[in-house]
Amino acid sequence: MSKIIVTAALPYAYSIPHLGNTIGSFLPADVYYKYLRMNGDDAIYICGSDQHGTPIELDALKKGIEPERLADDMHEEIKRLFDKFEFTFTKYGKTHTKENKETVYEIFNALYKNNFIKEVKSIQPYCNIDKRFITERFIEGTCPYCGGHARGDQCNDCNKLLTAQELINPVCVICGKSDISFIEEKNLAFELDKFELELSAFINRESPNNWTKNAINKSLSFINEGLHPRDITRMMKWGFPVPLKGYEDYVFYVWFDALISYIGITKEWDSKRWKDYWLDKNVRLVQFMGKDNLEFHTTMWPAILMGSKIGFVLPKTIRASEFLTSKGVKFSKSEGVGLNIKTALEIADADYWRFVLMYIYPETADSEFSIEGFEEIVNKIMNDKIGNLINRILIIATKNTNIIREVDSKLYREEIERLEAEYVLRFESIELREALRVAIELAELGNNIMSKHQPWVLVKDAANNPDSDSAKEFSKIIKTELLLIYKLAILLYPFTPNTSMKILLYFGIDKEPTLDALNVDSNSIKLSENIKPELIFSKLRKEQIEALERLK
Ligand code: B3M
Ligand code: ZN
Repeated sequence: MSKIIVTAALPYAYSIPHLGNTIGSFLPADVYYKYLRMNGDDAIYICGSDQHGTPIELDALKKGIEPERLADDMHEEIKRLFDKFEFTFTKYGKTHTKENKETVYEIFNALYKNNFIKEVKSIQPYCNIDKRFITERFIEGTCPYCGGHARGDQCNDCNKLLTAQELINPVCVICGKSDISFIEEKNLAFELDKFELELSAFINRESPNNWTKNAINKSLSFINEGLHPRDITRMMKWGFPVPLKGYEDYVFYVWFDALISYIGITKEWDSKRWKDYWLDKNVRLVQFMGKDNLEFHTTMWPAILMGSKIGFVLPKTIRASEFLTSKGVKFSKSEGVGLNIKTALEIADADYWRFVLMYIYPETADSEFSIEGFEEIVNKIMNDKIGNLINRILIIATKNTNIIREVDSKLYREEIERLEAEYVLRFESIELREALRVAIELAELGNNIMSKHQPWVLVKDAANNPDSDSAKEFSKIIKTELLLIYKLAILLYPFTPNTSMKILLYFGIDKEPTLDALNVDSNSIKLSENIKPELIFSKLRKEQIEALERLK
């Protein structure tokens, strides 16, 4: 049994997360966490709403409400949707809490005392209309390199990193005017550059622990390119005030307290037990995120933890997904339309999305979501390969209970156990998409057994001659298949928890399964009496496809 903290990069409490965010962090983290629970590990799963930042402050300003209200309302909405998505966090918290504030202050004070914080001055864009500094994301203009449309930090067309000052014809996104001056602003910066050696030792030491390739490559290249001090304050109102003289008008930069909130949210969960995880050197911290969140997680975050010298655990494993792209369907348009998790759940139940998304999980390379692909996976794999198999077996078994007898069936035992072992190996190396493929292989085996032995033929003979070889053979096949679908339900549990519980209920099991429960033989599992097998998965209906088409 290991002690493990699983985290998923926090969604901004600014809009409802779309499918790309979901597959990048919360879903794979949830799948992995459910596996750890089945494995009996002492694991906690921590995530929450990232509530600070300029977009929320500005949106609140526009709507005339307090940013905290806005962020809390969105937090509640995300929480409700995550619940429907069957995410089982140990704690889904938020960043704007007293526990997180206390943690941010503790770490900031430690970094300050340890001389890792310095004042920096830089020239920043200031909107004379709005009377405020505007961050990189709120200034747009023409790219000096390619002439394309660029934001203050990056060109959308050539992807070159820019500074706001380089933009041609800069415009303030808030007011739409170009009355912008560049004036000096002071900020506090964390001296990330002082951690180059320690960080590269850290990456070399920890990256063999199942880091994704992109995480290893990118974190090494960040260090090779050279690290620089990074601002951790912003002159604005929404956020945690900076507790330092001369910084009364400042709050901490959203990423600073968002990273620290992994600890803060654990405190919010349990004011005592959080220490058993974050301050225990034997705990494995496993972090899931999209690849665009790598830089903060592999440089700033471990350096902040190191620099505090408080003894917090450092990341052990970094899992960064590639991107899920979609040419046809829009994932997120502004104003909350597009295929976000809310719309997704209106179209199909969580298990369909969980399965399909994990099936196309961009674990090693970008992958593409399309309506046709979705339909194919639901219809051909979920419905045909898995749902129909389970349904056929349950029906034939419940119809013929009087024929099925105690036989010791070891048929296909080796094949089944080989797949179970492979499933465990895949999860141990956190290859989640591959683990799902193994579960599907088990269903394929079940289908092959059906077509090879044709129990529907055997049963005719068996019904007439209860002592015949066919009767014995029939019992063996059905018992093997019942065992197989029971095991299939367990292997599918991290991916399709609701459906798995439905299947297990046919066997009289209503508790979350464990991997130990795989160690049974065909005589020790029994179907409950009087069950009425229902369809496990169904094909997509016309309305569902039309609803997806409307998102194009
Ligand atoms: N909210 C960024 C994002 O969703 C940010 C992640 C914070 S993790 C500490 O892309
Ligand atoms: Zn402006």
